[in-house]
Amino acid sequence: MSINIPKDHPRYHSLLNREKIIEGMHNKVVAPAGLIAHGRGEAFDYLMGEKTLPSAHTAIRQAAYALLTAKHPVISVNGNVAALCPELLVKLANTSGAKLEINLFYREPGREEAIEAVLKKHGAKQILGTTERATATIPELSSDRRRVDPDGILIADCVFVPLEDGDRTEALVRMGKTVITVDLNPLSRTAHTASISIVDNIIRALPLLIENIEKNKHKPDTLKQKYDNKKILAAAITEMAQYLTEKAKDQNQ
Ligand code: PTJ
Repeated sequence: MSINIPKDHPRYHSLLNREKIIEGMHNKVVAPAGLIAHGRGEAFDYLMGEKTLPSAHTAIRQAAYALLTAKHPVISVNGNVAALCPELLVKLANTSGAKLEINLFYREPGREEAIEAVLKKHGAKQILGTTERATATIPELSSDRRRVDPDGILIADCVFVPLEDGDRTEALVRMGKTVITVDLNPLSRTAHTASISIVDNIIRALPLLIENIEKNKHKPDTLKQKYDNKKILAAAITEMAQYLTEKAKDQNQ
């Protein structure tokens, strides 16, 4: 860590995550654009009071059900998530049986190796999607994200793609896969295209997802519910608006 953040600082956790992203950029884990993406996420997190919304709990439950009932679930790992929560990604893979695949928007030299090292350091055994493995392509996609592992995303029936871009989400849905995303921005194209959109911070959503999976591993049907992603997104926006209305009332008192 390049700076020492005092534990009693009121924004300790937020500053710590920022530092993880900055350090990740120096270590090639995070793309420079990842800093901008993180800042956008922070802004949306403020607008929901930095707390998991009720609608996100419903989406997390649905994501747990989808991962537990999938035949070939895959967790797609990019630079930001590898920098923020590598231990949680490995835990999610171990508990759900999903494979970890590195898949980058900005495939710059050295980044995959840096992310692979981070995941291995946190106990990952098998990592898909490295340069020599990513020999398959997602049809009709021009970004570097089109390059995928033939044993991973290509054959997956359920793909977990946190902090994703809209084009690939769309392409994966077109391929008939269940796509789960985590995105603090409920207005993003990704959130609107995915099958299940968890509008929450990845840092808060992953422990809840892991808990849901661990509790229901042997009885996934207990997670079954009526689910409509459009309604969940509408609820997330409404819940944010309600939070802001309360904040405005506080200012007027
Ligand atoms: O590592 P790479 O090369 O694959 O690149 C990764 C980034 C994130 C740079 C790339 O995918 C990108 O540019 O993403 P976008 O289009 O900026 O989308 C990222 C989304 O994630 C935005 O809508 C942010 O609001 C959201 N976001 C940022 N931080 C978090 C987040 N959502 C949940 N938790 C966060 N901590």
